[in-house]
Amino acid sequence: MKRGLAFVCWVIILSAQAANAVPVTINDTFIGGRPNFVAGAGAVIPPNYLDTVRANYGSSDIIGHADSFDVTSMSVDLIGSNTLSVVIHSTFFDNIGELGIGLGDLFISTDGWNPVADTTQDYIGNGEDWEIAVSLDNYNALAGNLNAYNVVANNIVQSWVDPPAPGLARLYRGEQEVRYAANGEQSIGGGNWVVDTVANTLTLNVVFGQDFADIGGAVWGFHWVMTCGNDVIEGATSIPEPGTFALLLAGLGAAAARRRRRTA
Ligand SMILES: [Ca+2]
Ligand SMILES: [Ca+2]
Ligand SMILES: [Ca+2]
Repeated sequence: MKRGLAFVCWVIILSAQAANAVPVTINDTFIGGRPNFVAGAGAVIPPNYLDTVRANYGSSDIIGHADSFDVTSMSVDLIGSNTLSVVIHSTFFDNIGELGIGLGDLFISTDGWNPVADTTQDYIGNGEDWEIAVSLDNYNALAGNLNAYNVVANNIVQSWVDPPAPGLARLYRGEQEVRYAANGEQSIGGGNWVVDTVANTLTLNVVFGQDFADIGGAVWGFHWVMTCGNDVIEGATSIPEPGTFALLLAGLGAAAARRRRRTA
């Protein structure tokens, strides 16, 4: 009787591990192209200033102060067959709204991740296309609800920054995918999000209406950045094969049958 109970517990523990893969941490090695600037009223901009900006910042991971914009990593956790939890780590999360810069949405590629090999050249016009947008309901709050949508390219909002005070110029990273403005599309998943201003994290929890395996392929890419585009993170993780859990259970069933035969 005791041995039978122990076996049941063993099955339950193994099953739980199979259904919940270990979270994958994506460190920020992605840079992104198109440093740019916006001039305030009356600013005197030298000729070829955009060339100068790109020469100076084209290789910079962060445009602006690291303690305001640095995105360090993203943790992707696939739970069961259709639940996704993404945790983004950035110094931005304790200064949301400053200078008019707000949170961005999460973009997902369900057919792999193929950025430009030299990511200093990657912008919306090249690299990976994003199939799903996970869109927040409020970009200047600390928590709320979210919806996932199949991306319609025209509804992607590109990075921007508000003009600075008269006579000044402000730098940012242009032409990055930052938000998704759904225009009547049906949601394909929902959930919630929360910012922790002490841990400096944004956590997005999404339950999709379909299983991962029915939505896309074996590798999914992820992209996130605040609205000014100052530090973009991209990366990828493998989607567990749907057969893994079923096969494990079949194997355990066979083991149990052998045990019953031995103990009979
Ligand atoms: Ca894609
Ligand atoms: Ca791109
Ligand atoms: Ca980056």
